[in-house]
Amino acid sequence: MAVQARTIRRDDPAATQSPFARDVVAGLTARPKHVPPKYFYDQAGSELFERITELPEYYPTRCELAILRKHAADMARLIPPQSVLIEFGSGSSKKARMLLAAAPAIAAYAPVDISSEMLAQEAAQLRRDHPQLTIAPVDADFTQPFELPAAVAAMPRVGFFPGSTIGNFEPHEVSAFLRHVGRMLGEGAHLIVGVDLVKDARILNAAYEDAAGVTAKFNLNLLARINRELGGNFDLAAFSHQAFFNVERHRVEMHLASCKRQKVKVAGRVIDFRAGETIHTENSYKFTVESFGALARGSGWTPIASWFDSKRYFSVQALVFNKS
Ligand code: SAH
Ligand code: AVI
Repeated sequence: MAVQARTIRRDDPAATQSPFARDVVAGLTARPKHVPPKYFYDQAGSELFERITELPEYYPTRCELAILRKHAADMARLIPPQSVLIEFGSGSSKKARMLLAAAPAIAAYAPVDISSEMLAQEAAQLRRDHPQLTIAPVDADFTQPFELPAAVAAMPRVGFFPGSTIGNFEPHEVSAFLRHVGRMLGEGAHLIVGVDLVKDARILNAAYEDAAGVTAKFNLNLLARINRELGGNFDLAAFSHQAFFNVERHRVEMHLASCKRQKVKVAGRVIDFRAGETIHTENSYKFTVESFGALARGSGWTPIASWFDSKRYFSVQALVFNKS
């Protein structure tokens, strides 16, 4: 069950001085208004994301699981003996479990996630399920430098970045991230990355605008989190979820649209909204194999293998790092 985050008074320093507070205030006082998508993932947000992965319209998780089911043994051949699998944005670790089962060369698993409660829960379960493995969770923002736990720091490293979470970065951020991961994993290391592919706009729109409204709840939870942690007073009923494929920019955009003219208090500030004005909360970029390959090559990585589901909706790609 969801553990409610501590509700913070508006005069509490955490409500005005944390990185979350600074990013939210900067984003809501900018034009257009925006908030980075990494803030979706408090405990409630992580639980809502898990519900999204089970929706009939949300094809990425099903497709990637099918690819892993079929090709995990091929991926396992890229993994050196006695290595640590480092997953960036591990969430439920469901996909890592499939690689762990197929790759006896993995001696340790280091899930890295910003969603602290979920990370701790999954690490505890993994220790019960895999007593022979070293489980070394890292509670960190993976866009920033972080230390690996000492128990795994000397092992050969393999990166795992499923879910197409890479699509939530802006193009210039992808390069910086891939270079940072390359430096961390080392020359010759492999990264196995899930990459969602461009497809018919109807399929993309449905995946982010599901009939049951779970994605809308996930999006609106950002406002609830701001209320809980930053002393905000957003009226969730006065904002609506919007999601659409932007064909020119190859991305699904998510926004929260203000249903009326209104003022909202956040972290000690008053934010004005015009009727219809939106907060841009997420981009989910979609790629072709070629466009992703070019991005990887431009960031020091060489694509060496790609695997697809039967409809070619999604891909898992293996890269090797060759430029530090
Ligand atoms: N890998 C899982 C989860 C994907 S959801 C899967 O494929 O199903 C994205 C995950 O990345 C979430 O668990 C979220 O908490 C985490 N995440 C997003 N931005 C992050 C960041 N900047 N640093 C660390 N974790 C992040
Ligand atoms: C985690 N990330 C890849 C998801 C995506 O599809 O961009 C987050 C998500 N947003 C809405 N639905 C799912």
